Amino acid sequence: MRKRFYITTPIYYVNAAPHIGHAYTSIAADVLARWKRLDGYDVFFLTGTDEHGQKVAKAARDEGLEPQAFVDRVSAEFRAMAARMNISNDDFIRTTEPRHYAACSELWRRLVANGHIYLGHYEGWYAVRDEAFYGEDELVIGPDGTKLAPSGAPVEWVREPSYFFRLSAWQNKLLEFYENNPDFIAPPSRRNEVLSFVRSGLSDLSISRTSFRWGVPVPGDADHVMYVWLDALTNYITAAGFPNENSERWAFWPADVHIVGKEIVRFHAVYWPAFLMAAGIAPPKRVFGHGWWTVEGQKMSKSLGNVIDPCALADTYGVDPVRYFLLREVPFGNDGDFSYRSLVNRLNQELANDLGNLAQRSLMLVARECGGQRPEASGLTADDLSLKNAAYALPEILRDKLDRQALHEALDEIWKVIRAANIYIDRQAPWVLRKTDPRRMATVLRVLLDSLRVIATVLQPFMPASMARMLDQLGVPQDLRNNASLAVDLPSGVALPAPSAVFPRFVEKAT
Ligand code: ME8
Repeated sequence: MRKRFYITTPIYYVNAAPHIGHAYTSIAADVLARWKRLDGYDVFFLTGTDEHGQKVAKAARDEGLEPQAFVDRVSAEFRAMAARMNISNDDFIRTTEPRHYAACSELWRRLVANGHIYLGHYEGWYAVRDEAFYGEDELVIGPDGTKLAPSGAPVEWVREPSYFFRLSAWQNKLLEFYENNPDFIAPPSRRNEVLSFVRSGLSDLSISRTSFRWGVPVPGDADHVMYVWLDALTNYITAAGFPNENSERWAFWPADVHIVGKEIVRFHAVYWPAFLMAAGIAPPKRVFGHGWWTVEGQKMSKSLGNVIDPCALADTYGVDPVRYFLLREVPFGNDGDFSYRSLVNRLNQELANDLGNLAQRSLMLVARECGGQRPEASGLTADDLSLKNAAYALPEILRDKLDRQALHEALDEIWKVIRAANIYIDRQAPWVLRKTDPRRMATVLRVLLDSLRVIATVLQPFMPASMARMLDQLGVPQDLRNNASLAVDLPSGVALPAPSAVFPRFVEKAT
């Protein structure tokens, strides 16, 4: 049986259109999902939209729309963004779907049955923008003297009947869980934040609201809707078939990794495992909290008008260069700053020059000097072997990097080989050998083609469409475009298609 791998993105709030931050998380998760498929795993990759709660209800009201009509529209925009960015999700969950109501209701009933929920009264601060409750001691004072959430979101005083989850009872069990699963929270800085938050003591969590209706009704008490985070987190098991634990999908649970932004690590690494353990369900294996993008040094915001639409970006620069740039520019886990100049530099230098040109030069020589057929190598030199071996070592190296979600390190390793190949082609100078030693020229070109085949194979998760084109030009059959098939040598003497540039240079249009 093939090994399984379950990976998720957060489900995005449908209060506004998708931006580059959402695309970033989805692209990162997509690369990891595609990598696992390439490596022979049976993958379940989930994304979707978070459609309940006050924030979304307010956004609908602001547009004068019924919540359902509004969320249908914005959810479709997120689905379109995923398609445009070439996200290979296997499912797209919406929290307004009947299957999700069923899962939330069952989870709630199990928590009640196990004695983890009680009815009480909530009185305290709430930030609609974060959909989060805050203690007085967590608040900060804003520039105009008002109290704000630590995120800078405005807070309001809430007073209403509420069901509570006995989170306080989970403090020690959570600490034990983190201790026994040292890789549960990554990167380590986020793990430390969570540990100190939990060590400082946990209060019971309000998990229902009565002051608005836009949510999943609490079973047996129609006055309450579930707290949007309990509802939202449950999406990960809904899509895995819960509560039908006999469904094929359920074999994927527990999830291997939830990819999230750093600001929602607490929900995923504290509340979520506590809910699950309390309901007798296994917690996920890992939560990775990546950093935040700013744009040309500033926080992205509607009011600043600097929100970047990933689809527009893809229209100008191409989907693959955008995917590459986002994962190459910033170590995964760190904050980063988006700049057009850096995007264009990387596209022109690393994609068009380093990789595109290497492929183009090699394939043009094959087209011109080898009758357009894959050449045959004869007698490999130490230089040939050193390049080939470096290329063939990539899958093993990347496996380790990508199991730790070190996407930038994976790209770095691939580019080391690309740079080595550029040095190799210049040193071997096959365009000179064509006169002096055609057999040697054939060998050099074959070494380059074989190395490019490995490079294009392992780069497929990052830049699927461009690498498919490169593998077409290299004449690699569809069924051999995976890691295991790299062991299969390709026959020489086979005609290759006419080469064409995979990454054209980006030239700024004169205005
Ligand atoms: O929090 N930089 O949804 P959300 C990097 N519905 N990533 C960013 C980003 C930025 N500037 N802005 C957003 C929610 N993101 C909840 C999640 S999950 C059960 C419920 C990404 O629409 C990042 O992944 O506010 C962040 O965690 C997510 O979008 C927040 O999306």
